[in-house]
Amino acid sequence: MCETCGCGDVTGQNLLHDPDPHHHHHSHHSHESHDHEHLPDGRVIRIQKDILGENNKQAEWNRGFLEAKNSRCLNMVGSPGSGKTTLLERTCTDLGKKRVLYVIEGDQQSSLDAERIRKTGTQAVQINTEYGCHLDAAMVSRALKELAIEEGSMTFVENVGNLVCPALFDLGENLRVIVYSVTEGNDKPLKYPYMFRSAQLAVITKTDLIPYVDFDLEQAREDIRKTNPEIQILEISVKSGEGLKDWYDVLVASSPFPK
Ligand SMILES: Nc1nc2c(ncn2[C@@H]2O[C@H](COP(=O)(O)OP(=O)(O)O)[C@@H](O)[C@H]2O)c(=O)[nH]1
Ligand SMILES: [Mg+2]
Repeated sequence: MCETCGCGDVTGQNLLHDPDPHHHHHSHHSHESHDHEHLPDGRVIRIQKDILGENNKQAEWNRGFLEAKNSRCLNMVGSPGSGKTTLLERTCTDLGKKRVLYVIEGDQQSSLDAERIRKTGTQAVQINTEYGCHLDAAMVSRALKELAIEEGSMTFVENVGNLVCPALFDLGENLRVIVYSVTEGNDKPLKYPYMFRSAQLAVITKTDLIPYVDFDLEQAREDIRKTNPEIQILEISVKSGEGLKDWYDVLVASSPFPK
């Protein structure tokens, strides 16, 4: 149970009892918990509470704000050290000359990741969540305003490294990307299914290290698809460059940029 966001309750009540196992696409946009109230005559009233209602409203506002600017936003989630910043540094270096990109960095403390991004020449804003374990839509809204984003741009949000809480918070993004490295072991998709279920794209990173670690790529694909049958999966090594073209193809396909 995470005390800052209270998301333990939400997870237990809501996603655990998701009646539709295929319910994944943008499933993070609505989080309702169901409760029962028993009347004296035996009838049961079902009470729906939108626990994350405030966040969802702000996320919708963000989506509208981005839409009005014909701008796209990606929410990069994953464990600490899975390679999110490394992939973003490379992306900014490779695409940043031709396209307007922005990065919003979320960490408990420090500006280390924003500084890494700025070295590529890309504008970056750092959010420090202190005791918080995830970014929420209000934080992203403030960062978007600070960036004064241009028409037709693309903003990458690097969420706080965490496979639990960020799954529940819609930021108003157009695409959620789970970054999962081969050094994390094969068990993560089955242990943290909500994160994999809430994303539309899984990027398996550090594939250059496969010969050195016990990681079964075929099993990983199978387990990711088990949690989310419709998710798209890419395999990337920023070190060797493997799979980067596929990643850029996805970005261009989902972007407002000219093809
Ligand atoms: N071998 C290898 N190491 C990588 C790759 N991508 C990231 N790393 C390393 O993994 C570590 C964590 O990366 P980082 O991007 O900071 O992870 P983050 O916490 O998800 O942002 C760093 O030491 C990176 O150099 C990769 O494709 N191959
Ligand atoms: Mg990082």
